[in-house]
Amino acid sequence: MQQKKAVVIIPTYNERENIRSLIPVLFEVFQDVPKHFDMHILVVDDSSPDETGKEVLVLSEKHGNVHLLTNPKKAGLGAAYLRGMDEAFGKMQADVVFEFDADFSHDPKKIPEFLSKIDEGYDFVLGSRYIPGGSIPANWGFHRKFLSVVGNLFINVVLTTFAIRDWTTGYRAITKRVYEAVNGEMQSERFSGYTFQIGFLHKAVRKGFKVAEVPFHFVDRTLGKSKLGGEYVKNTLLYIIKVRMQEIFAMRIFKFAVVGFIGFTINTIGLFLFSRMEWVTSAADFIRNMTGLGFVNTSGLASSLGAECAIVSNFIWNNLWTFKDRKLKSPLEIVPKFLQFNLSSFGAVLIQLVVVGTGTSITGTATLSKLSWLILATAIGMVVNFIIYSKIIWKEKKA
Ligand SMILES: Nc1nc2c(ncn2[C@@H]2O[C@H](COP(=O)(O)OP(=O)(O)O)[C@@H](O)[C@H]2O)c(=O)[nH]1
Ligand SMILES: [Mg+2]
Repeated sequence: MQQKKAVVIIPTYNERENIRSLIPVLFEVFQDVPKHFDMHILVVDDSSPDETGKEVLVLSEKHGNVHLLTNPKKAGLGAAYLRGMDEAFGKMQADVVFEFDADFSHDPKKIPEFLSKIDEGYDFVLGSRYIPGGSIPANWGFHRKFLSVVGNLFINVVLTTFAIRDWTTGYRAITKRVYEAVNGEMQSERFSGYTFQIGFLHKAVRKGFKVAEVPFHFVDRTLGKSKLGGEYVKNTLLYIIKVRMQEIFAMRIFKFAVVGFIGFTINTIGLFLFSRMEWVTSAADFIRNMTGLGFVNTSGLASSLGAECAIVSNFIWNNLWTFKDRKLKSPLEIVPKFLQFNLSSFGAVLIQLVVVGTGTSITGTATLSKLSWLILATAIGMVVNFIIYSKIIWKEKKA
């Protein structure tokens, strides 16, 4: 196996007693780690008033693989991790880092299991409380259990990522590849507590990195105080919703739907206005007399004019927004494509005629059944149009 360097990053704020007993325990675990891993500990202390830093400094002078980074003041968990990762993947040239709490909540004996997942090729390993073999403390109050369980469920539902069971866990192993892909975006956002963990993992998942989960029993701290509390619940909720909205707004199908809705509105207003215009009536009369087509009348012509306005609007906005990455630019492209676009819109009208016509001939023409068929026909028409737009009119350009 290729030699790899692993750095266990431990952010601390007032963890003097914990860190004193934790570091020797980690040394013991390091004995059980495969020899091709060079194991290090990096404590990121925010100048803890209880002098956690001094404790670590003493140990670092004795052991070459214990390191201390000191922040001048308390800046939160996310900032501590970003600083720690910068040091670990930068100066220390690590291949993989751990996120690890100082308070013994994270079972250190699981470290070898994380590393074997890394050896298997996973990019991101989570210590999970919500897969078989993992748990949250039985003595947690209902409130805390509820928040953790429902919180994770909520994240999965909103982000539609059911493969991950424990989003908020702070016990993780992260490879350099993930860090390099995600770090830039992390720097430009402000994170607090759990949103850092969720945000980091979410960006990695969306970039397609392979995530594995290792079960562990989360143990409540016995020494010192927890720094993360209820205030983070609201932030987390808002963060997830914000992120998901941004994702949806960026989707082509969403833009297509918005453009379609604008078109529908234009169509309706157009019909209303055109049917009140004198010249439309004269034009309808003129066309009827010239062509002998008896069905041409004011409302028919007004509705066609309204539809054409909507088609023009749809074409423009889809070109400038929905398919802006495949934008049609020269008139030589635009003219034939606009004609195809008209044909495709006309196709949707035909689909409507056929579906509503056949449908109501089966179920009768009561308002409710008519409306149901209309909704179905519109849905089919939209799907067909979306396919035609993406595969024909705004076909992906081969590079
Ligand atoms: N450097 C640094 N570490 C922090 C900060 N807040 C929390 N920590 C550390 O992060 C780890 C997890 O925090 P903890 O309070 O146990 O969170 P909880 O387990 O969610 O209650 C512990 O090792 C803390 O000492 C901070 O602002 N700066
Ligand atoms: Mg804790």
